[in-house]
Amino acid sequence: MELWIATSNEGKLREIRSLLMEKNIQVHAQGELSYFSPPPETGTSFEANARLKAKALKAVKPDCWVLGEDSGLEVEGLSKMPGIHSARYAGPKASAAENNAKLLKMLDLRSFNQRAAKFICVMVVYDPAGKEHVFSGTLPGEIAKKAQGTTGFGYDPIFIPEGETKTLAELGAALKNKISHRSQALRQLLSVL
Ligand code: ITT
Repeated sequence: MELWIATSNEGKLREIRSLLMEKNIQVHAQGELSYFSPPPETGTSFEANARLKAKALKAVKPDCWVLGEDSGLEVEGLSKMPGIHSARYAGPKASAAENNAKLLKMLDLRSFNQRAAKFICVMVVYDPAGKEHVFSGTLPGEIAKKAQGTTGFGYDPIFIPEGETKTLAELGAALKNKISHRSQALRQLLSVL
């Protein structure tokens, strides 16, 4: 079967592909459609933004399975920021390194040391009949004192999953795919496919 993914984030796509490949699912991404432009993320929740992305792609691929995903990092000591603003925390065109540096700096500016954090992923999926399915996953952990490691993407170099002593970017893709917020949501999707 074919599944269209409404994302322009290569890191997300790589993880989704690697988790679905072995299930014989052909993964396509919005980037294959030169005429497609993604909607602005105007929602006030992960689910609302995932729905906006999925609906926009479903409108041009009405007969296919379509998946929209919104994710981010909530940090306890920063009142759950950056949350739905994770991709653009340090500015509209911010790189992952800039977002990580800003987050570490914001935590350093606090006198207390609340580094607990969690990754959240919400997926909204439309089946070929147009029925909506919602899946989600959460990965608890804490923010490292400095960026470490080279694998993954986004905030992986500064996030230490609960029970581990290294960042996701040091632990590598195989472990991340076992425990991540995204892999939890994908496993729920696989159970209905
Ligand atoms: P699309 O909207 O095109 O899917 P995006 O990068 O803008 O791409 P989001 O709005 O969902 O996606 O923002 C998610 C951000 O949260 C992402 O850019 C990363 O900075 C961060 N993030 C989400 N999941 C992550 C993960 O598994 N590891 C590291 N950072 C992650």
